[in-house]
Amino acid sequence: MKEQLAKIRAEALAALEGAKAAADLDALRVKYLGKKGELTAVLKQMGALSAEERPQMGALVNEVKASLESALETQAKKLEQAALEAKLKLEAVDVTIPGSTPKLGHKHPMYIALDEIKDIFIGMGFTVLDGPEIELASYNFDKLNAEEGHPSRDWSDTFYFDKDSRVMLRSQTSPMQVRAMETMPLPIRIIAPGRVYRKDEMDATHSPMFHQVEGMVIDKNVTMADLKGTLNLLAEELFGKGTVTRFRPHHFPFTEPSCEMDVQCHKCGGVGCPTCKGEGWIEILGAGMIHPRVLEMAGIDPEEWSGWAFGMGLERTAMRRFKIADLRLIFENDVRFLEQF
Ligand code: 2U9
Repeated sequence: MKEQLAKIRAEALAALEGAKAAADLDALRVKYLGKKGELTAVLKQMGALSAEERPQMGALVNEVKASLESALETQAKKLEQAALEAKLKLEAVDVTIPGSTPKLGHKHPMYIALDEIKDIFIGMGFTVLDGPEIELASYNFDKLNAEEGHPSRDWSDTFYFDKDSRVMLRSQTSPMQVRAMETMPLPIRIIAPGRVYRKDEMDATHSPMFHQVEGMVIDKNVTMADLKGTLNLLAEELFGKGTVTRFRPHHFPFTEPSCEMDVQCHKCGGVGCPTCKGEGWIEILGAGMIHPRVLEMAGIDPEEWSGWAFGMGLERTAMRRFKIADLRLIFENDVRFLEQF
């Protein structure tokens, strides 16, 4: 029996040392120490021993059992350590490897122009507003003094959602300003940039979707002088110090009197050249004193308050600002074009 135990110990220790995984250890535990294991089989033979031999053999069996258990534990720790080291090696990060530089995009030229315009107006105390692109025709037209029958309400000019022509894609950002007049406390100084939609075919100067920036001031004793002073400052900040402007009379349903502002052509100084199509002047925006009926419809007393408003096409402004010849370049997002700004 002694030899049998020595053989079991030697075999088991060798097998344990050679175990490569936790599952191997479990199998060896069952094989040597389990209920049907080899040590238990030896214990079962103890009945055949004499009374003197039995305690000796019992102590030996216990000793072999303890040494196998300790070897099992040692090997389990070894395997655990080896697994940890392998994992750490696999997940090691070499922080000295130089990083790859990500290719950064940059602002679209139209948004460069918009940010410049926003900065100019924020600097004068204006608030920038955002609003819905799906609008009620009443806000897009009626409350702006363009009632039923106005040419801009025609089906061929406007994207309607319903046959009653009640809900539409806004054709101007003015409805946001009406909403501001109805809800904001007076005085008001706001600009309203955003997308607008008109049933136009795409060509070098037209697009069914484009961007506008509109703005308005409503206060006491606001006059055309405030309009001209503010818009002259906008022209100088946007197109450079000393930019010469002129204001021509015009007509809009929502302003009275109305005007358009031109800047003198920077290329020819007003003589006439291809850049200004021989005119000497380039049209920048429309503006005017807010029509008293528009103020009244928004619940503002035109006897007490007055205001001025303007509207400009953002694509056209960016095209002038960066000398871009074709509107389609603004929308196509060709990186060879965009990377120039
Ligand atoms: C309210 C009252 C008045 C906004 C204005 C213009 C003149 C104008 C055009 C420029 C080129 C539109 O992008 S464009 O096609 N706009 O000329 N817009 S005054 O006047 C308002 C707005 C809101 C309540």
